[in-house]
This record gives sequence, structure tokens and C-alpha cells, in this order.
Amino acid sequence: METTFEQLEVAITGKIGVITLNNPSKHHALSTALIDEMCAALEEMLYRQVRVVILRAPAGSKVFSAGHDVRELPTNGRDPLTYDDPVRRVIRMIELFPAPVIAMVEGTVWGGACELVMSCDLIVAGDDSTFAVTPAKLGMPYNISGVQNFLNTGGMPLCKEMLFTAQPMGVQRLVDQGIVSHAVPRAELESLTRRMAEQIANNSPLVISLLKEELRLLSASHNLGPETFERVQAMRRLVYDSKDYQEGIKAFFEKRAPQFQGE
Ligand code: LCV
Repeated sequence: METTFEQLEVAITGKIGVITLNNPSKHHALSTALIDEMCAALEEMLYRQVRVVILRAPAGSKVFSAGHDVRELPTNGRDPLTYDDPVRRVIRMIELFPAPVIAMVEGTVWGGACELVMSCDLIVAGDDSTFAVTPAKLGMPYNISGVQNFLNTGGMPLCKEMLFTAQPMGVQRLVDQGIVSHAVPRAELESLTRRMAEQIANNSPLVISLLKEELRLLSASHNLGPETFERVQAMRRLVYDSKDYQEGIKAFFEKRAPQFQGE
């Protein structure tokens, strides 16, 4: 099966599905349209009982994904990163998808795309890849489930460095931390990923689906009480109601460094 959406290419060969980001003019930014198509592609793969999914960008991509589509971020005082934010929706879908999703990363990964990649079950990357977690650079009130995903995957010190500096981090740091399974020359990336996908597809899909769900439940960290959650939401509201939030987005479109005032 080969389906070309507007901003994705989707292929199913045997029991392996491949989703290729295809929004090059915006460096595969995670627009609502692209995410809606990704959710539809995963639905199709669920129906076709695909046993492993590979999420990738076109071969040779300089940018794997530029993260949230900044053009879609609200500037009218609404929460920009809610429970129904497109990236959150597809991350939950990946986490609950009964088969493993392998992120095959080439190029640079930005913002919400880092969380999307890190929500996948396995990450293999070109050895020149970088990952930049950018809310602090853009003035964005990242949501607590997103921070939890980063913390679950990366551990506290690496998380703090990535979140506080908002600078691109070389893939080897993520390999050393066990976040990225393999970093190889780009020329070897596709064969390594394909080999891993075939190994998984040849195993018992029922057992793998059970193992994936058991691991998901065991990795979910402690639940926050309602009062704590509300207090964090109030802190987030201060951010997206702030002048700094407006400045972060304005600076992005003016292609300049933001001048945050802390208000
Ligand atoms: C819309 C874009 C984007 C984009 N959205 O090419 O994690 S959070 O909380 O921060 C969350 C809110 C989030 O994910 O925010 C987005 C975080 N992403 C980034 O900070 C990356 C922003 N993009 C860049 O830094 C550059 O575009 C890179 C380094 C990816 C590529 O640079 P390059 O010089 O090759 P341009 O910047 O010229 O981008 C080409 C076109 O893609 C648009 C950008 O506005 C430009 O459009 P125009 O040709 O209309 O000017 N674009 C890039 N990223 N995230 N649009």
C-alpha cells in the first residue's frame, strides 16, 4: 500500500509500515494537517495489523522536523500547548499503538519534534543528528506531560541541560544516555533500521504488544495531585499570558534573537 497524503508519504510492505514526513517547505514542521495525516496513517496501520512502524524524514534531509508549526501557535491569550495539541495527540497514539514505532532520524530535530521522536519506542539516528528542545528559547509554557516524557526518557541532568539551554545537542550525548539506540553514518541508517524492523516483525506481535503496554505502565511516573496540577497550570497561564510569550513568537518570524524581559 502506498498512500500520499499532503504532508506525509505512507507505505506498508508486508508487516512493516513507513511514515515519511513530507512538508519540506517548512522543514517538516508539525502542522495540524501533518499530524492529522500521521494519526490517519497510524489508524490504517492498526487496521492492517502492521507489526512495526518506521517514522522518518526523506533521505538526506538537513532537518528531520522543525517542531511545532509556529504559525499555528495562538497569540490571543489561549494556552498554546493543551491536552488536545496535535503533537500531544499523536504522541499518545504512538504510546498506545500496539506495535513498536522506530524513529529513524536524519538531520536536526527541533522542539516538539524531539518529544515526538522520544515518544517512539526506538530511535536510530545519523551520527550528525542534533536535538534541540526549544520552549525556553521561544517563550513557550511547555506542558507537564511533555516534561514528564522528556524526564522519563532522558533523566534529570540531561533534561535540565536540554530544556534550560535550548541548544542543539549532538546525538552522541543521547546515545551515551541510552535515549538513542544507535548513531551510525547516514549511509548505514536505512539498512540498520530495516534489519531491526524485520527482526521485530518476525517475532510474536501479541507478546510485543503486551510487553510494550507493560513497559508503558511501569514507566509512567507518579501522578500529580489535583492541587499540584492546578498550581502548575497557573504557572503556565502566567507564561502564555506574558509579553515574553508574544516576544518569542514575534522574534521567530522576524528571524532575530528574542529579548525576554521576564514579564
Ligand atoms: C513554522 C517554520 C518552522 C516552524 N514552524 O530555514 O518545543 S516548543 O515549546 O518550543 C514548541 C512550541 C516548538 O516545537 O516550537 C518550534 C521549535 N522549532 C524551532 O525552534 C526551529 C525553528 N526553525 C529554525 O530554527 C530553522 O528553520 C531551521 C534551523 C530548522 C532551518 O533553518 P533554514 O535557514 O534552513 P528557514 O529558517 O529559512 O526556514 C524555511 C521556512 O520554514 C519555516 C520558516 O519560517 C521558513 O519559512 P519562510 O520561507 O516562509 O520564511 N519554518 C521553519 N521552522 N517550526 N515554520
